[in-house]
Amino acid sequence: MSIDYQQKIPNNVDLAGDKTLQRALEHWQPEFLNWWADMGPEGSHRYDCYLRTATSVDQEGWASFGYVKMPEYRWGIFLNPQVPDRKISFGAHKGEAVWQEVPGEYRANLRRIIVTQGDTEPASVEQQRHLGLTAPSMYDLRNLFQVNVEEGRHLWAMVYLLHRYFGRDGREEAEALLERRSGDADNPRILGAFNERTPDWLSFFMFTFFTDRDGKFQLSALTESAFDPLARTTQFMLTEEGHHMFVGRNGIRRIVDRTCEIMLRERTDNPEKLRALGVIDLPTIQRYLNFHASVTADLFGADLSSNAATFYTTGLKGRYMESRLKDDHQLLEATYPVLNAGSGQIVVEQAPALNALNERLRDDFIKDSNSGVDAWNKNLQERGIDFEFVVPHKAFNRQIGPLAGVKISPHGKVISADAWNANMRDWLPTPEDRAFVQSLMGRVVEPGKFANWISPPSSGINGQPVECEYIRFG
Ligand code: BYC
Ligand code: FE
Ligand code: FE
Repeated sequence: MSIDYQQKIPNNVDLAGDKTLQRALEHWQPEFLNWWADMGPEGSHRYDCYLRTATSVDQEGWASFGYVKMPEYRWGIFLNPQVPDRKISFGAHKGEAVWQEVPGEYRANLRRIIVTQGDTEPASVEQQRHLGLTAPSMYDLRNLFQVNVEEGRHLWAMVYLLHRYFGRDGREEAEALLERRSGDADNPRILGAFNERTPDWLSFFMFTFFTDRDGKFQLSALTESAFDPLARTTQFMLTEEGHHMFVGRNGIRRIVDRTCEIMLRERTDNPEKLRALGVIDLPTIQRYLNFHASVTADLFGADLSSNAATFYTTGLKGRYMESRLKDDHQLLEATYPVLNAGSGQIVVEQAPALNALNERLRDDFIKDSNSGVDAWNKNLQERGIDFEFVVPHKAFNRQIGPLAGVKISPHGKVISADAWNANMRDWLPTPEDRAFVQSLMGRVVEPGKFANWISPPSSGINGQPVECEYIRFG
């Protein structure tokens, strides 16, 4: 399954064997490059960047590292190999052979899922496009660009499916993916979190920690799909997702590490003092965490969703780790706990498991987020600092689903609007917090130098030293 880089569009799907499809995608390619020139990382066009590029989809040998001129990155189409005799593992078609073409009756829903997934990828590039101007180091700048080019490739992954399997309306959707803009009032991105701003590097690291983790869980659910090309393409995307979450987890760890260093040196936990010393106090980091965790929780959709039930029953989208779960994989009788806050306090109610699949995936995501946050807390403990980061209750600050109408504290208590207003400044980033974090953002790009508010990483990229010249500015 090695990738053909001789082609205009690198691919491992024998694009050359389908001239009509090849022509259609080669027509979309310059439109993508125009979009990248307009909306991709600002100022990066002349940079030579130490990036990894996929060379094959094998577990071992998929990445090669080298200097690439940013706009000349080889975006392409990479699917994991077909598993012979793969069977559908859940839903009404369980046990039947997976589909290599789109069944007519599921066409609209499949297209909708693929478009929603595809829309998030360019959205994140748009959200992050100014961050390069305030990178805390050359190492971090390189990681940002790596994430950006891979999100660009994730767009290619979905556009390939649209072109190959959905004909004319697929091509129209592929064009529309380049026309919507994150945060645009007239033509916004589809999902809420992808219209938020990512104005500073603390936000960026929180985004890659939480929101790319939504990517991990949504993509995992799609790797189970009965539509085999979707399963195979999302499998490969997942291998790239791991790096994005690593960037977030380590970015926050390094920020916390630097703050702790100053706290211990100056023997203070006073936020004002710490801010004056140019580091981000831990309560501010917690407020950013609260914001990104809650905005990302919304990405899983309504707690009870007939869409989710239909996607599952018809075999389009499974559960996280579907094949490892020990049940009938049809869920006709099963129930699942969901929250109801209508009565003035949160009560757990059993709902039909099929309708609660969004909630279930959200719960899987929260568990995974918690284990990441635990690693930051371990660091605090080891340094003897009495502070603990907490992932807020999943009902906190929700805008999607029935919990959206209710005010709920980060600890999961239903509260009055007055109590919310009185405490909001302790729970979510205030304009002053954001202005302070923004004030720290200055460009540090000499090899091996780091901004004052973040520790260096413990190692560099691909065995290179931390002070490697990861980017050669043209
Ligand atoms: N914002 O029945 P419901 C990634 C709408 S991240 C705005 O619950 P459903 C990445 C919904 O459309 C992974 N609107 O919806 C990360 C529906 O509208 P209609 C992205 C929302 O369909 C970092 C209505 O509310 N992939 O890859 O069950 C960087 C009722 O909702 C939102 C996917 O999401 C929202 N947050 O669930 C780069 C996978 N949520 O029909 C990339 C594909 C819901 O009433 N998507 N609505 O007009 C899906 O599987 C589903 O569409 C969702 C929503 C889980 C998102
Ligand atoms: Fe992605
Ligand atoms: Fe990602």
